[in-house]
Amino acid sequence: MRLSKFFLPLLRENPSEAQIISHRLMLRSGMVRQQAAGIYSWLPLGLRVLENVARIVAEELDAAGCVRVLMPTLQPSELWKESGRYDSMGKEMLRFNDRAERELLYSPTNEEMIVDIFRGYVKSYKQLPLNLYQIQWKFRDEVRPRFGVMRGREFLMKDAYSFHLDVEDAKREYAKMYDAYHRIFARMGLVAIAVNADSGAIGGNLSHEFQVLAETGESQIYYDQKVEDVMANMQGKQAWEIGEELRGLYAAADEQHKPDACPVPKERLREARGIEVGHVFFLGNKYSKAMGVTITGADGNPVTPEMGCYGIGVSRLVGAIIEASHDDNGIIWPESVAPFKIGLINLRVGDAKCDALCQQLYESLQSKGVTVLYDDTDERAGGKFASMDLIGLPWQVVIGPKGAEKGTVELKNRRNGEKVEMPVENALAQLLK
Ligand code: 5CA
Repeated sequence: MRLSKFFLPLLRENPSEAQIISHRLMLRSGMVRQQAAGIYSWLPLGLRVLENVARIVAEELDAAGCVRVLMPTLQPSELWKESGRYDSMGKEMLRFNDRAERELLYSPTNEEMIVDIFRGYVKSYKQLPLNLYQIQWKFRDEVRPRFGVMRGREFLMKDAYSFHLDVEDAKREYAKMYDAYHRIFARMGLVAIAVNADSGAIGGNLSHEFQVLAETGESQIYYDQKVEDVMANMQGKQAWEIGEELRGLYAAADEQHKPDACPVPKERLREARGIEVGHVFFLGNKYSKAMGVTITGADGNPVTPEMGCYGIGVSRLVGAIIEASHDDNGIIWPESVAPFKIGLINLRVGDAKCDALCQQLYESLQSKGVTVLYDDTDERAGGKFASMDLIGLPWQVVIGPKGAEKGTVELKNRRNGEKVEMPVENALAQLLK
């Protein structure tokens, strides 16, 4: 993508409404625009990251045997009257009528609708287990939307719902999703701690929140100091292996932490703030029973299926990744979610040699499927460097008149700031690795 043809509305000033770094950086780098409290447009740079995050989530769920669907954002109220949540949800749920005065609502979550789909088709134990998921927008009329996409009113969620013949099988799936979650967050460069949590309005009697440690996080969590020891020894390990090591250590969300009953001695108990990026629930038969679902079991008798549900805050993750990965100059994207892998900077647009070398590199990289943002604008060098640092692409390739004369470029690693001058062929080889 040529920057001159792209739409990248950068802000030079720090927006005063943004209280936390990820919100500030998302506004400054032209990723999102607020349209109403907690409601955002995703601009081209932000959308590319959002889609990368969603793709990683989908790939890992597909690999874990889940099957993707897409439900509407609007639902009829009848389903929610069946489950009893039409009244219990309160003002968080946005309700409205269509022209025929039928009551509709904007999905805050989809347990009822997935159960409706399930009961329409699945009749036999032979079709279980089944785990259906979607990546779809939700609306919750939060009292205090804040921190940009971190606590939005409209937000993108991955929500998966599983159906099982018995409790044991539902718990097996719960453990499988738990592992998949560690893999998902690890691929985004995040280590999430799974903490025992309250299942709130979703229900059930077992749930874990996945928390990314961050001072600006909205959740208060408590954990065994051993969790820190595991995290201090992450070198050379896959982050999902770390997830395994964390399993079994004490970690609890605020509502679940009972100081008197806590198994961890006081001197080893730690308090911290976290960003909840995912939440898994064992639901039991709460929804299947309320909505009258039965299937035929192996012995021919009717069975009410057991369920689990598993959420990930896809749009929230974009903010969480920035909270975990930035410096004073801007964002530092992990390659897996970066909007482009490479920022190519032409320092002298109009200079025949610079233009030719940039063009050659741009085409070579693109033809190999590598994403490049090519700064072909006539802004001054200082501005180009600052913008590239701000938007945080993992690699910068800088081409100026002196280097172009010799066929060399400067390759900069955004994360550690290291700059190396090298022949263009070497840079190409390294970037294609
Ligand atoms: N039905 C279940 C999951 S299938 C459910 O709704 N779970 S949830 O309420 O915990 O939400 C799932 C995830 O969505 C949360 O872990 C969080 O990461 C994200 N999320 C929830 N509310 C918001 C919000 N207001 N803004 C951004 N992300 C949110």
